[in-house]
Amino acid sequence: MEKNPRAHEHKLVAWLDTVKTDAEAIFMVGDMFDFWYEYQTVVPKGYVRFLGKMAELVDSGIEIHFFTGNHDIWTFGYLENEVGITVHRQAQTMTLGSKRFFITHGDEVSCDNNFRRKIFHSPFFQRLFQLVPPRIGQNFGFAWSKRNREKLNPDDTKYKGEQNEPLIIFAKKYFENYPDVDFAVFGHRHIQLDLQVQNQKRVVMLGDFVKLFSYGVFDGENFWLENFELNRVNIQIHPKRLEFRVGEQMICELAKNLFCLLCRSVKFDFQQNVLYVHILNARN
Ligand SMILES: [Mn+2]
Repeated sequence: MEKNPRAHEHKLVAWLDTVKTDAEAIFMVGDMFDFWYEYQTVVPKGYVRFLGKMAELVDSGIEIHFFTGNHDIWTFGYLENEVGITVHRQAQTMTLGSKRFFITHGDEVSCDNNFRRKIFHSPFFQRLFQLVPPRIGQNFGFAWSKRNREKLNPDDTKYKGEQNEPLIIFAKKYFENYPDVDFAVFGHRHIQLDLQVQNQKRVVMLGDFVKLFSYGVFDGENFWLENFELNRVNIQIHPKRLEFRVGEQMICELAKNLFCLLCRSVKFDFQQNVLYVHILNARN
């Protein structure tokens, strides 16, 4: 992980600069922000280069699809209206090129606290939180996010095998119910995995942009994972620009999961998914 959050943000922006030349669309599969809660007329401090770069790409005609994760649920129009990206709050199945994709962050499948998840997603509680002054609300959010990270056992981020990974169990069940889907793509798990299961279908975990700097590329026919190295591209950042003056916690976990689509002839066909029914199936 980049120790300096500003350097981390620059690396993400540098990646966006390298893919903007041939990306038709970019999918960000959740938890792009460590904690994002947007008030009616006030948005969180920080992230300005990242938000600006997304706006630049959108203005140039690249579609950016942003799936909410479990850390950045609370966006209420700013990202759509100001930055111009498309926000997905639920899993999507879509046809891209010649393939059919199921894409979701994945916390809804492997969540260990459904009660908390219900509260976090409840419009009533989301509105109630608007009454909490930002100074308290933001500090609460960052502290929650930090505690989550600290609670994480190093073994939790290790691959537990095909039989024990909830997302793989879920995906296999999903493929049975939706045989036309070719790829199930997830974030959340921080593992870089491309696993072929039954009938040539593949479960892909995108890894992250914190330690692995991994992302997926789809050219309309083939899908593969890559890792981004800053020194591979000739982008120089002046040391002065790496000085960081905002609260360090604000962007230290910026950009966890990315899925970049690099194809110029892809037709989009979005459909809302009946995900929750099948989560129950997967658990049984
Ligand atoms: Mn997550």
